[in-house]
Amino acid sequence: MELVVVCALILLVTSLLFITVDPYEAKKKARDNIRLMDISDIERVVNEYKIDHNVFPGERNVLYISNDPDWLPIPSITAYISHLPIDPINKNGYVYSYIQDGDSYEVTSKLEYFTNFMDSDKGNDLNMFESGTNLSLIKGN
Ligand SMILES: [Ca+2]
Repeated sequence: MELVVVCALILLVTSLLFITVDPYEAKKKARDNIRLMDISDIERVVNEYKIDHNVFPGERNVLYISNDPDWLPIPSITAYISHLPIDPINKNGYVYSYIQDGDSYEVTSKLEYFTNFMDSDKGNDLNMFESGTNLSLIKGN
């Protein structure tokens, strides 16, 4: 009889754990936390490069994407950051983008968990998290 009670309790606890910590949602949240930190790092690097060279990195009005070989066109990037930030998925629309027009820049990322951030960022694309000094440089959907 006691064994049945113990088994029932174990079942109850494990099912409660599964409900409260959905591993699928937890992974989405973890990836978004990485993305938000990466976007912040990219902005820091872009601004530090501007201070050092008087221009933003990359060609004007060229869209750089994190799954392209020339992503974040900064020579000696390790002077600014230990690793090149790329999206945790880095395909199927989950990529980082960067563009500059000489006066301003924009960095974007597609989020999976904090999706409300994408439409409250005051940018021109409801399906991207936009950051930078001009959130209209990358055309919205
Ligand atoms: Ca947006």
